[in-house]
Amino acid sequence: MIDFFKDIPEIAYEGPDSISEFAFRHYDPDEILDGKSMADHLRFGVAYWHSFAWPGGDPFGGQTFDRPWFGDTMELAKMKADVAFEMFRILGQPYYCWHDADVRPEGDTLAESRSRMEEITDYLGEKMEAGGPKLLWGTANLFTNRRFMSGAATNPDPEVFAWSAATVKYCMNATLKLGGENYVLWGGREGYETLLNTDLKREREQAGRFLCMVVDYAKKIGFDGQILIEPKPQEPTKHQYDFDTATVYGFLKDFGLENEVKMNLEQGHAILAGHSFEHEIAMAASLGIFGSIDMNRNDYQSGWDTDQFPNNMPEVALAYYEILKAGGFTTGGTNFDSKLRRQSLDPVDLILAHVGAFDVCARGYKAASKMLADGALTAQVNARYAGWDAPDAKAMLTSSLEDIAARAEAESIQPEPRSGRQERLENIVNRYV
Ligand code: XLS
Ligand code: NI
Ligand code: NI
Repeated sequence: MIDFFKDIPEIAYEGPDSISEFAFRHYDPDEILDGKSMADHLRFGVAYWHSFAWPGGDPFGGQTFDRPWFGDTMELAKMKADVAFEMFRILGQPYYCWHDADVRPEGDTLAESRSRMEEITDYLGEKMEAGGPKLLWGTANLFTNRRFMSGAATNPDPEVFAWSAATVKYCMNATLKLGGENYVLWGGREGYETLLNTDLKREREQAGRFLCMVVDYAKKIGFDGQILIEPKPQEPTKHQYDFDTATVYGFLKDFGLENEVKMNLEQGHAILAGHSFEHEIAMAASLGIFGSIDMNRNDYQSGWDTDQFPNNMPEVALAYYEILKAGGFTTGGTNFDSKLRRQSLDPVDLILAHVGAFDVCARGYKAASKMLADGALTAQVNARYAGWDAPDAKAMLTSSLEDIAARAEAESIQPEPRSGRQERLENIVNRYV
């Protein structure tokens, strides 16, 4: 076996004063918070694609990373798995995630692609049993190969729809076999470039039918994990159908799936949709469809999905605050859908990027948890809505415009504006972060 991460020690918690690069300062997986370990609260997962399959390209240049497992044989796929699990051992995180295309090369035919997936699934399974992390989720890559250029389930060509169905079927089988706790669908090419060649109504119907079949199939095979949709407004398509949480909720309602499917929310996608990450989480929680997160950090200038490792603690804290308000993770977790910058060539860069990200998240989580436990913001929010506790106020919501108008005039009501106290509340948050 190649020794890709040679001389890099297993990362252990050393506390905030440690000056070692190879130590956690804030993430102590065994630390108990409210009766549960930090590992169980945060449920960290590493994304196979960015760390082991991405070559470091950008629109102006190709591969920058020199990885001995790049290539398209099963032997190299196994070397890649060996290296991946070596990194997982060094980091000690409890979960990981994959696309089929990350873990094995495609075959010449659909059947060969499927049987290669089965072969690598067994290989990954052995590594997981030998002490490797568990599978947070599996997913199908229905966007890289040119056959998907006009969409997967939404493709104008029914044979691509069929190909996609067959691919999701075997990816879901693999997820089930590996005990995956969720199955994700991100519709990277489920959208359009121009309406001039697109029948939007038809494509949306296709996507709806496809998702219904995915949900049915999960039940048939006894997959009791959570099915998750990952929204994103654009990139690679100019306009993606799963734009954001609110849009996806309308779509789920339309196809009767609002109790079957939840959301996998990504920081960068929220920013691209013109939202904050905490907005997307709060929206999903309020609709009862919050599932899991893809943690990263988006550049605020660029307008594309930069997938940087998170390092903005106050931002992360507010995201976890919304997650904690919603009751914390159940099947979901914190998947680092984050990648190195293309100049970060060294194996050690990959390890330390994750170390820093784990620490930022642990710090943010602890701040959020304390803020919630102290009720520092809750009391103020409750006070703001206290007027609605009055019986007359409550009754309005089941009343009519005429009755409300009659009462409002009879009592000659005179609403008095009150401060929203935003700066004061921001000061409270700053006490915790
Ligand atoms: C791309 C997405 C992708 C999904 C899984 O922008 O974040 O990586 O998480 O297909
Ligand atoms: Ni993602
Ligand atoms: Ni993304």
